This record gives sequence, C-alpha cells and structure tokens, in this order.
Amino acid sequence: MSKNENSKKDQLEQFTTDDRGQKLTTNQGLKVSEDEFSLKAGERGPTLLEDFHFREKMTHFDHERIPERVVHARGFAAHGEFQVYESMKEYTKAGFLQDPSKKTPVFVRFSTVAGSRGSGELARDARGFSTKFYTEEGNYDLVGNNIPVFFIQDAIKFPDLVHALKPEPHNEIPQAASAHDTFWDFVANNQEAAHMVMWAMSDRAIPRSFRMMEGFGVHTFRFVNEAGKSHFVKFHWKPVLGTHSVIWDEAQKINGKDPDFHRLDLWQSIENGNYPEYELGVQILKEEDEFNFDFDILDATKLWPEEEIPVKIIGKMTLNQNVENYFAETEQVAFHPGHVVPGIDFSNDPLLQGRLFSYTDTQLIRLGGPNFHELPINRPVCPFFNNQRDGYGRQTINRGPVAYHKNSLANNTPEPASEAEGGYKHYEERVEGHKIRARSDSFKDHFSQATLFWNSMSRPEKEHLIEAFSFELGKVGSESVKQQIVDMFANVSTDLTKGFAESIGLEAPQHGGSSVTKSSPALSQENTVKSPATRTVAVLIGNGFNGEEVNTVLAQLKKAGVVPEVVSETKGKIKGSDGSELEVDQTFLTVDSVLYDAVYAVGGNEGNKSFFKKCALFIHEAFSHFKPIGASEEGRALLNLDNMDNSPGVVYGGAPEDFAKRFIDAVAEHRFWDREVE
Ligand code: HDE
Repeated sequence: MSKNENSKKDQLEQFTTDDRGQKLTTNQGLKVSEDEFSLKAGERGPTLLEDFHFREKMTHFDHERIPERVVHARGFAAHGEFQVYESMKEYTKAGFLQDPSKKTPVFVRFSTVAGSRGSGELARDARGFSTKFYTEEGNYDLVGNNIPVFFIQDAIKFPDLVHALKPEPHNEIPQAASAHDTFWDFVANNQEAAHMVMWAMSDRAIPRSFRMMEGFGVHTFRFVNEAGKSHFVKFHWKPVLGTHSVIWDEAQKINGKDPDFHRLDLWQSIENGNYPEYELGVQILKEEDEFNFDFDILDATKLWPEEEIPVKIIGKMTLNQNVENYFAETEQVAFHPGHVVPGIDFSNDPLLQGRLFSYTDTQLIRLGGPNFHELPINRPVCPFFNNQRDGYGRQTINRGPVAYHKNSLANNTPEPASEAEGGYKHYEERVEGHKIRARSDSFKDHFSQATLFWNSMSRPEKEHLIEAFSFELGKVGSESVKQQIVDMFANVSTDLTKGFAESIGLEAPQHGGSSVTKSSPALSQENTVKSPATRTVAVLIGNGFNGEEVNTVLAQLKKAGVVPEVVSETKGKIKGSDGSELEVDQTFLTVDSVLYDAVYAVGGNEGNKSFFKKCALFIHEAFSHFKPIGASEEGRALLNLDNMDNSPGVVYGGAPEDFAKRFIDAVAEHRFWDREVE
C-alpha cells in the first residue's frame, strides 16, 4: 500500500528534500566551508571572480522570480481528495466519477483576480477556485470562479476586460480594485457585463473565507457516457459550512490589519484539523432541451436557475494538507480548462473555446517553456508517453532513438489507444456554418438575469449592492462614465439606480426598469447553511474574571466547534477569581475586532480604564458590523454604549450553560442585520 494512501502525495515526496541537519553544499554537491565572506584579495581587497560559491549563490538569487500570473496572481492552495457519492455512469464514463470507494487526489488553488501577488486578499473581486484532480486517466482541471457567470461572452474581449480592470497603465493605480474609471468605462461600453457586475458588487465578492464560498465551472460542459450519449452539464462546488461574506467596511480594514486573512484562515483550519469540505454538484441538461430556455446555454453571462435545473450533489472534496513549499506547489501549478478526461467534453461556449488556447500559452512564458508538465505539482499520477522531446529544463530521459509516429523501429509505439483502451475521443457534435465574426441573437439579452439576481437578494444584500455601486462610482472621476452606468443599470432595476445615483451626485433616471419579476432563492446568501463550526470568537478578558462561568462557556464553545481566542492587554497568563488560569492568545495590539466572527465580552481587570476602553471599542466595532456579541455577567457593563444590550444578536444572562447555548446559536447566525447601527 502506498505510504500516504494518496498517490499524488507519494509522488511529491520523491521530489521533497529536507535541508535541516545537513552540511551546506553548492548545487554541485561540493561542501562549502564559509558562507559569510566572499573570496577577496586581502581582508580589505576586492572580491575575486573565481569565487564560484559567491557567483552561484548570487546568480540563483538574481533569477529567483518568475512572472506572476497575468490574472489570478494572488492565490493560495492546498491538497486534498475527492470522492463521488454514487456512480455517475449513467451520464459520464469519467473514471474518477464511478466508484464511491475511490479517493482521487486533488490540489486546489483559490485566488483573487485583479491584484498583484502581494495584494490584499479582501479586495472586492471574483475569486478563482481551481481544482486539479489527479485521476488515473490523467489530470482533470476544473478551473472555476466563485461567481457563476462572467463579464464577457467571447474570449477575444478578455485582454480588453483585463486591461480595463487592472490598475490603470499610466500610474498603476488602483491596486486590486475595480473602483476606477477604466473598469466602469469598460462596463458601460460592453453591456454584457451587467450580470457579473451585479455579482461583483454583491457580498459574493468579499467572502468571509475560502472555506465559505461556492465554486462554479461557469461554462456549459458535456458529460459523455460509455454509450457515447452526451448531456450538457454545469459544475458547482457547495461549501459544507455555507456561503458567507464580510461587509465592505470590514474588508477594507482587514486588508490593512491582516492582508493574508484568507490564506491564514485556510492554512490554520487545515493545521487544526478543521478540513474545508465542498460538495460537488452538477446541473444536468438533456441535449434535446438545449433551446428550451429564455437564455442561451452557451452564453457564459447566464446561469441556470437552480430552481429550474436542480443541482444534483454527486460527491465531496476535503482539503486536508497544506503545501510543503509555496513556490514549488502553489506558484508553479498550471491549470487548464482543456485538461479533461474521457467522459468530460466541451461545449461551443465562445468564452470557453478561447480559454482552451490561453492557458497553455500563458504557462509558456510564466513557467519558462514547454516542460512545465514535468514539475512535480503538475505531473499526472499516471504514466505519460509521447514523442515530444527536449526544451528548456527537460527532466525526462527518454530512452531510444525513436521520437516520431508512425514508425517501425519501435513497433509503431507509443501508439494511440482505442476508445475502449481509454483513448480520448472528442464528442462528435455535428457543426456547420459560415465563417463569420458575429454573435448570435440569443446572446443579446444582457439584463434579464441581472434583474433576476437583484430580485433574489434579501434587503441587506440589496443595501450592500447599492453601497458597493455608490463606493465604486464614487471613486470614478468621469461624469460621463458615471452617467452611462446609471443609465445602463436602470435597465436592471430603478430601485438600484435610485439607490446609488444621488450618492454619486447624479439624478436617478426616470426611465428604465425591468419587466422581470422572477427570482431564484438559491442566489441569496440568506438561505445558506448556518453553522457555528470553525467560527472565531475573541474572548475579551483580564485578571479577576469569573473562572467558573468563563471555563464552562469556553468548554461549550469548543464542543460546538467554535474557535475562541483569548485577547487581553498583555501576553502570558491571566488569573480568574477562583485561581484558574488562561493563556492569552493575542493582545489588543496584535489583533482587531474585524478579524473575528464574534465577541465574548468577559471583562476583568476591574478599575483598569485603558482595558475597559479597548474592550468597548472592540465590541462596538463588532456591533456595527452586525456580529454576534455575548457578555458575561461582568462583561455586560461593556454593552451600555448605543443601547447595545437590547439589540438582536447580543446575548447575556442566565446560567453559563444556557448562555453558551444561546451564544452558539447566535454565532451560527453569522450576522444580525436588523440591528440599528449608528
Ligand atoms: Fe482564466 N486565466 N481566463 N478564467 N482563470 C488564467 O491562466 C482566461 C476565465 C481562472 O489558480 C490565466 O494560468 C481567458 C473564466 C482561474 O492558477 C490565463 C478567459 C474563469 C485562474 C487565463 C478567462 C476563469 C485563471 C492566467 C476568457 C472561471 C487561476 C494564469 C476567455 C470559469 C488559475 C493562468 C490558477 C487564470 C485566461 C476567463 C478562471 C491568462 C482568456 C470565465 C481560477 O490563461
């Protein structure tokens, strides 16, 4: 049996090295006797060219950087595995979707889109959600986003979109933000973006955690079964913890307090054994139903409402191991929507078709040549044989003189496999048409689903959308662009445009509005799973706390999977009135209210005004972000501000067990929007 019961981890281990405890050598294996002083002509003399150790060390350093990804530069990844719940044989012959007892290794990379590699993670942006399945039939990459639609319909517009979204070229401002003139100018002049812009201005674009966001394959793909029958399919990842977001004020502050907030959250959850889980869902559509909808299923600016085409949950992915080395794994992993396995095929979505070109092309410059598939993270777990040879960094030593097909010297091998032997056969879709540069009329409705999205939002979600438009357009300088956007989004909803027009100094349009009344409850995060598991709670506490009460509450919280962190004025231990001790995890200097899901105000440090003030500020901020707040008997004094103690989601009183139960319920609720916040 393999050491890790995971063939990818076994494979990676062959390439893993541990330098600890070893003698320092050059890359040629020569032991080095001195690593602090270059070789000089005399103690105060110039460095000598012959110092090969210095030259090698410096040269390697000088070449350490590779170009960051042109989009999705900032990302974070982890290993895991995937298991299907039941055989999907009826729809697809994909080997990894057949046997529920089989675990397929996966590597998943999450990312923001617009920012550079070092940018803050709480940008308002789509998130990438790329999964590499290391199957026995080769690598299958599901390269998705956390938003089910895209800005554009045809890949030829992607460079324009990205140029408009990225920092403006003359001054490289702003970083990791769509709140600037060129992005909104692009939107106004490419109105197919309307639907995705609605998502990008919604809470979806500021997730609470990579562990709490959905993933979507976006395009329509095909499942093809053994008999060659094809169904259209859309892929979904559903996080077991539900889909949750922060609010914009927090997002901006988190970017300052902890720009690594999302990666740290993922890293720590995995280190603590709180393995992130996502269920794989598919929407399956018969070929004959292709034209039965009021949208074109090949149009990537459209989603398939889950109420009309249900999401069938077919398996689960668990992320259970952090990387050993960020660069070797996360930075060098190369995803490609064209990495498919038998049983999964493409549709004619023009956005997908263009992606099928772009992903290999971009790796050639990013990873420096055509052998990037040999990098440990990119290698399939099954063997691979062909007549491709040479190129920068080639590692494989292909034996023998034959590197061509057909041949007789090697018995015509490596030879193509028949379909029965696992050879990939493209679905034989019948196509015909004139060569034209045009777009189908069925792609021309840009607003109905944008309105569907708006209609599906809860009151707070609508308010957040209005605030996001107000913020973003508030940062736009061009009056004309702002006016175009107001006019454009009046086609989606005049409630929306009324909501933000005034705040950007424009008149709400009188015309417009939409006749779409349909909504899709699945789109609202109000209807998501609510769980206290892995939620973080700041325990604000000082010496002299009520030991019995606090210890009971903390034990209950941990039992429910909540992660409490003790926050006090100084590190070290604090003592309760009963002599019990607590280790302080963080101080008011090292953390901030915005970094937690909830607050448990315990108090202590009687008479210490500075402590009281810091607690009060911390709690007040959590309150204004609609977060659950629990208070001990003593901590109640901290709730006097703003009449907090009469507000929803503020919990206190009762026996400690009873209090803990109510507080845990509140933590699961995530936010309390019905709070009056001044
Ligand atoms: Fe990508 N995209 N994309 N994209 N994309 C890249 O490939 C591209 C699109 C997505 O974690 C690049 O390796 C084109 C949709 C993710 O490493 C590049 C078009 C969706 C990632 C590229 C799209 C995505 C990328 C840059 C329009 C959601 C990060 C680096 C036709 C379904 C992958 C790289 C990772 C990365 C091209 C549109 C998702 C340049 C041309 C739609 C998650 O090849």
